[in-house]
Amino acid sequence: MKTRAAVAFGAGSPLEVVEVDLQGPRAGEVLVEIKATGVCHTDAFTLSGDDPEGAFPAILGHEGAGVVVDVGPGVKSLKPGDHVIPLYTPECRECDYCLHPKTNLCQAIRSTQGQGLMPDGTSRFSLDGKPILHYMGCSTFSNYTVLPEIALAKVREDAPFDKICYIGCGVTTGIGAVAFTMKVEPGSTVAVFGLGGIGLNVIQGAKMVGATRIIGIDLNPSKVALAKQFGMTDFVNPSEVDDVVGHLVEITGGGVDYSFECIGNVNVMRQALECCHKGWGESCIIGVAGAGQEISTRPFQLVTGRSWRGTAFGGARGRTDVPKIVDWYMEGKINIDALITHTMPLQDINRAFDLMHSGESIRSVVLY
Ligand code: NAD
Ligand code: AHE
Ligand code: ZN
Repeated sequence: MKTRAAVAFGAGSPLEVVEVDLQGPRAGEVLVEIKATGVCHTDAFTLSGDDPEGAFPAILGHEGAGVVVDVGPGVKSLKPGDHVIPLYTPECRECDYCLHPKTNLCQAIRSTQGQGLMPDGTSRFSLDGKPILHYMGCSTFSNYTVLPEIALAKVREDAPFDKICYIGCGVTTGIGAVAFTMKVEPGSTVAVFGLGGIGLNVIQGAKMVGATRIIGIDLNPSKVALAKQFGMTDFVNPSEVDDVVGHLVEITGGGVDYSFECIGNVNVMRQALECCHKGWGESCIIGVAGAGQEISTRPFQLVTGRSWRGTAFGGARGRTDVPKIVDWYMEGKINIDALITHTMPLQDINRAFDLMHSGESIRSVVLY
């Protein structure tokens, strides 16, 4: 079939909306009509050329929601008409990782996914007979896409696509980092570095689990009002203090219980670790840093009881946890609407990247 898609033909170039060819689902695969997709900073990261796994031409996008159109042989858990959210972290429920209680990082299809291919090592997308790569196993910047069955969460049918698409990455990553990965306790003091589409969900998660002091740190003061609405109790602008770490340690009387880096800046990752309380503070890296970047700190920081951790997709097991997070949204337990600051048709998708880079948007959602 033909489908409209925003294609990344090369690093650093704007996406081009063209009609591409899409083959139908093979064994264990599912054809999905994407109804809406968010644009995450990770899409911009890969488009920039900084992603060691970035390969072109590719159809980016990993934060979608849509409807099953067709299923390949052997697909048992989904049927045409089902509402689904694509999962860049699949859940096969069989691999060593899925069977281990400490991780959500299903590895069943990780190697082909990282190469932009379906599990059988081929692509379903092409243009003029030449293959176009998939991205993070999702390619939600295409109106129709094919995914493995294990990379789709079936969700309730009354949930609006234009909001729950954000659960496909940002919402789950932010809230999950707090609730699933770090298991933040009620009464905790939390520092959140970067108040964008991920950081505001970390704030929302921290409030949800009962953190009492939530300190937001961002260079852009325009993020403050929304962050406060979501539960931020204190704001620090790094450009207004001499020493961010010293300042945070001082205002918290020794450091924070938990910190989250939601930017992808290795220098800030160090600050996030070092503002943690001696003896017990734990820091979680969420931000994705470019090829060649490395983190550093004095080992003494860890010797003296701070822990450095990280999370992918908030530690969520997608097929199990994503439908529950959709329920939380539908029950009013979490707020997604206020974070979706812009919507646009696929034709205007490059505007979503401009709005992100200028700091004007929290989340842009493309509506098909
Ligand atoms: P975003 O662009 O919406 O937000 C980034 C925020 O950081 C902005 O508010 C910006 O003003 C702020 N910022 C930039 N530099 C700063 C600095 N030096 N100090 C303080 N604040 C600074 O991005 P996002 O969509 O929220 O994504 C954030 C990061 O999380 C990205 O690196 C993205 O790739 C990553 N991410 C990781 C996962 C995961 O599973 N680990 C999932 C989604 C996104
Ligand atoms: N390809 C990059 C790493 C990118 C990365 O860390 N991706 C996160 C999700 S970001 C979503 O917005 C992730 O899930 N990581 C675990 C994994 O297996 O990719 C690189 O550095 O090579
Ligand atoms: Zn993302």
